[in-house]
Amino acid sequence: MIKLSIVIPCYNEEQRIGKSLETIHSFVRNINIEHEIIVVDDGSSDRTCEVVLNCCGGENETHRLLRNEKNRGKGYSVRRGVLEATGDYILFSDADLSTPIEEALRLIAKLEDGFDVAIGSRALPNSKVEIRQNFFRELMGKIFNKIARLLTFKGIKDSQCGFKCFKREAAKKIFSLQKLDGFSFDVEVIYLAQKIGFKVAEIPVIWRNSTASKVNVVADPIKMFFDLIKIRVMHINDV
Ligand SMILES: Nc1nc2c(ncn2[C@@H]2O[C@H](COP(=O)(O)OP(=O)(O)O)[C@@H](O)[C@H]2O)c(=O)[nH]1
Ligand SMILES: [Mg+2]
Repeated sequence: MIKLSIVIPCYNEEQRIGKSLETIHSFVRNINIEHEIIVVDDGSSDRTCEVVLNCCGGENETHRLLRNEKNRGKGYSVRRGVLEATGDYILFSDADLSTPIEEALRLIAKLEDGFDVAIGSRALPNSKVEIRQNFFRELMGKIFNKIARLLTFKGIKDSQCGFKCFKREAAKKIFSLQKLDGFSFDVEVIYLAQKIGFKVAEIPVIWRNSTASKVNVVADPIKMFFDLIKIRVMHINDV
């Protein structure tokens, strides 16, 4: 039987993570799949850990909490969770489930078709963006994608949707080379996947934006631009 690992990075998510975990647990129960849910707390200063430990029957082998001793970033946290995961398929998702967890089935179907990496996307003709990000975030995303495509990966229209699924072997190989700790880790992951020669598919998904956001619209884009250059330099001798 196939096992699915679901990795959720969390930074100060006390408001959103409880409900999301209930939803994820009922999803895996309904489809009756062997699973583990790994929440990576990124040094939250709120009650995130308490909420995770108190919901869904508490901690056990299918509901685990990893805690970073201080705030390290989304990339660091996803990498830590993925490297710990034991599933045949390893999915990571944002804590707010802006892409509903049921969309995992679409990604898994693609992996079963022979792809190694399945990337959820808001930018394809069949993507269903039901609640959009604000105008500025959407524009920023589009510009960032154009520059990322010039400098790093090829062809992918939306690298930043927080919903991606990997075959175990691809996940372990990619994340053992992946280094960026911040929000540009998605770009690095796609770049490495293509460079190694894994089959990467971009798949349209549903997106219902959750307004609360941890992204700093001034500092993060600047950092992310320089990260694109770093990605090229860092991996010159890899693969
Ligand atoms: N580990 C970690 N995760 C973060 C950090 N900031 C945001 N996240 C997580 O990244 C995901 C996306 O964050 P969110 O605020 O929804 O971003 P947005 O939807 O792109 O505006 C959520 O699961 C957050 O908890 C951080 O500093 N560290
Ligand atoms: Mg969000």
